[in-house]
Amino acid sequence: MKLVIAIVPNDDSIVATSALTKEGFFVTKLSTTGGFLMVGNTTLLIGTDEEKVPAIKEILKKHCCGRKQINPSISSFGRGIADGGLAEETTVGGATMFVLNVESFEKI
Ligand code: 2BA
Repeated sequence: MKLVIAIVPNDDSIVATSALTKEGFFVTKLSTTGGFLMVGNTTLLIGTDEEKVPAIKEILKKHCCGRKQINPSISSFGRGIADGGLAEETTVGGATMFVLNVESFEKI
């Protein structure tokens, strides 16, 4: 048994979760915040058999696409980001996936 921890962009989380549940996976969604951008993202917890982990990877690959995000710098506050020099561009997403061994799993 494995526990997949997947951090996905909020914008992709509903579609990704729906696709996972449709394929029979059990998913828990947590509202989380990235330490770098300090904006919300979604962490999915998925307990599954080891041989099904590649299927999860494929679903996340399909539904969590990378995109550019503009982050206003402090100097742009109150002035907007129309002047490109006042904003930084960061590539965000798709999914960041950890796979952990599960010592024990039971529903009581
Ligand atoms: P954030 O920490 O807000 O990071 C958002 C994006 O900013 C990252 O996208 C990456 O492109 C960039 N970034 C993050 N830390 C950086 C740094 N120290 N220097 C330069 N650029 C940096 P992703 O790599 O796709 O990560 C998306 C989110 O996944 C992260 O949000 C974080 O919540 C989580 N994450 C990614 N790698 C992780 C790790 N090794 N451990 C724990 N959480 C992780």
